[in-house]
Amino acid sequence: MERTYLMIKPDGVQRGLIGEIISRFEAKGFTLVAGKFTQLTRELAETHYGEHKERPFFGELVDFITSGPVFAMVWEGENVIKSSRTLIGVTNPIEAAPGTIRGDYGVHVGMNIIHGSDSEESAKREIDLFFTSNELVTYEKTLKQWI
Ligand code: ABT
Ligand code: MG
Repeated sequence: MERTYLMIKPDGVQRGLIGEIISRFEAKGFTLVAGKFTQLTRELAETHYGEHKERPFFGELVDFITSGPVFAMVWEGENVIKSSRTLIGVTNPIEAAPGTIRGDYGVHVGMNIIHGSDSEESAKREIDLFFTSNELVTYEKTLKQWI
């Protein structure tokens, strides 16, 4: 079963959106397999966002993502990587469709509420970066047959 890494960013935590965001993924039919409330070190943030190292916004991005606690999660389900990106909305919240998390709650591209892995490779890399294998809980949901 496919897994993805989602992370409620410091703005989402400060705005009190943890519960609302978790509810959306639960209601969609995905399964939470790991969760951690933590604050990123600069080193971890620079590794996580390594692909943007040469971009002009990299410094601000690392400042922002390390500025307060985040809620890191692993979710499981059919096509959960792509579907999560759809539920989250496009990178710039001003362009994100209403009904998406960024479309409903965000304004600024540098503070866009939540991160979601963008490919199978990123998901694997990011899950390994934030969680040890024994923090991932595997279990059966009895409701699964209805989704
Ligand atoms: P993430 O889920 O955070 O990776 O965002 P997403 O994949 O939608 O978009 P990318 B391109 O990966 O952006 C990473 C972070 O960089 C911020 N950003 C991006 C800017 O601040 N300015 C820009 O011009 C661009 C393209 C948005 C993302 N995070 N935040 N916070
Ligand atoms: Mg990205």
